[in-house]
Amino acid sequence: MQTMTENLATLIQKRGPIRRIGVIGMGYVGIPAAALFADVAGVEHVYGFQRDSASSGYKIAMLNRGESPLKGEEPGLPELLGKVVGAGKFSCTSDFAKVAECDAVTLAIQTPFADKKDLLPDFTPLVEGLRNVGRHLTPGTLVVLESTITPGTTAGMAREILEAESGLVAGKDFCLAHAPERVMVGRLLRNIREHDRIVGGIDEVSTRRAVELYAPVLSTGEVIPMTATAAEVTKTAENTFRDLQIAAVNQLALYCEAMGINVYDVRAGVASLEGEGITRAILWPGAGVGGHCLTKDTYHLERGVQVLGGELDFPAGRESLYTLARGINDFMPEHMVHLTESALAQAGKCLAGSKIALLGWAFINDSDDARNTPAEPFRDAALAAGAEVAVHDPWVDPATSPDAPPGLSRDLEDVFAGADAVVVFAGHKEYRGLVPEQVKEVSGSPHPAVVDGRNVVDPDAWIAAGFAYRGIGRGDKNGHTPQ
Ligand code: SAJ
Repeated sequence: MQTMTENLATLIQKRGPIRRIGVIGMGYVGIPAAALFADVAGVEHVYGFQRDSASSGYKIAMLNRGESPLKGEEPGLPELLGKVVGAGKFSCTSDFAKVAECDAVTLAIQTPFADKKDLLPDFTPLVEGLRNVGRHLTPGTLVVLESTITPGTTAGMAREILEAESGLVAGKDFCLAHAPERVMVGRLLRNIREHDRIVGGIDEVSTRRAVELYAPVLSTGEVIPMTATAAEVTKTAENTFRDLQIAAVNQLALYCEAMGINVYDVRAGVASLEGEGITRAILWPGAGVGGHCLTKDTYHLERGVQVLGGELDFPAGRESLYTLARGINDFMPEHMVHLTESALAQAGKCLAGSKIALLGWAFINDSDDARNTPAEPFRDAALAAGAEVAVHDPWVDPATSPDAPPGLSRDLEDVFAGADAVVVFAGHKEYRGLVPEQVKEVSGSPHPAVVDGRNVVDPDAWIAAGFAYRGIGRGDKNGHTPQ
């Protein structure tokens, strides 16, 4: 009597090497992945599956012309797409029946939060993708989830849906694994080729088959095999740890402000401690943490331990260190409000009736990505307090960015005109060369304020030009006497 995995191993052996691959979800993860799979010598064909929906159906024709529908520069991608489409090794389709022809199918479907308040992921698009795959799944196929998901999803919800739709059994009739993506917009191909790839199957056979799928597309990256759940925890934990590191230095910045010292001196001092086995990965304090990774992956991890965890031994009544870190990072925009109120008060003003020039809507320096930007809660609080807020960002395009605020301006003079306070939220390079005397003149304010959330202005120069200065972590300057 064959065991389940022996049966699966036999099926895989009969199938032979992976030649036909399907990638579900033609987004910034699926498109480069599909192009790289298609460029592997032994692969005959890759199907890019894309729903022919009103919002994204246009991608099908574009991709079949070898054109990338992704906005922004992606070095090497247009050429690679042209090559694999020209060679007939890649095509895009909305016909999910072609899943039946595939030896391996990956799902690269986003899992946003339905509502930022309850922090529950919206798995709807992923569930639809899983149903589409399940309906056409054949024995001996490998299914891999690449989306960032709550630990336990691959061996839980995903497995259940695939089995229900196909009538097949995971681990017996088909392989199932998780291989989280680690790509950054602007360097998609490089990241896939060069980053190590975590690959985790629900069983040994699935893990091995998933390693067979990913190993050929890696250049300097190595495949790191583990279980599916360990792979899900790795992905969420790597972002949780980054968020934790940022919170640690944000809290240090708040302490330095209270103690009247410069956090950047302390940071340089701490970072100087290095040598064998000594690490002090001290990051940079700032006006908050945005983006689509760090703002949600902590909650995926927390939910994973709730859903999957057995008996958790943890200090009674203590909040998780990780959600505490989230809370500190989410406090930073509020701290920026307090710094702005303090700087305005130095000139006898308050938020009500003042004009704020908010510099930088993107969540990260020199980028047009404004997802979950920390500038938004700041703007909302300032508006609620009765301030007028003019937002400037030279990178976020109001015409194409879904996260652009109303009235987003690219005209600095216009935003500075009449401003009582200049508040920096993104460290765009355009803000590092501002001349305080010019800004003051354009503002027309005798005692303007400047609040620096990303350490881009020189406190002494702006104070000398007559600004009330406040900066994250700049306890040495925040209490300066007005000029
Ligand atoms: N931030 C700080 N201080 C820091 C670093 C970042 O306040 O020292 C803020 C940024 O301003 C931004 C937010 O945190 O608002 C996130 O910045 P990020 O550099 O982490 O950029 P992300 O969110 O795009 O993170 C991505 C993630 N990559 C993937 O998910 C594949 C993350 O895992 C990477 O570690 C990160 O890029 C990276 O290292 O570039």
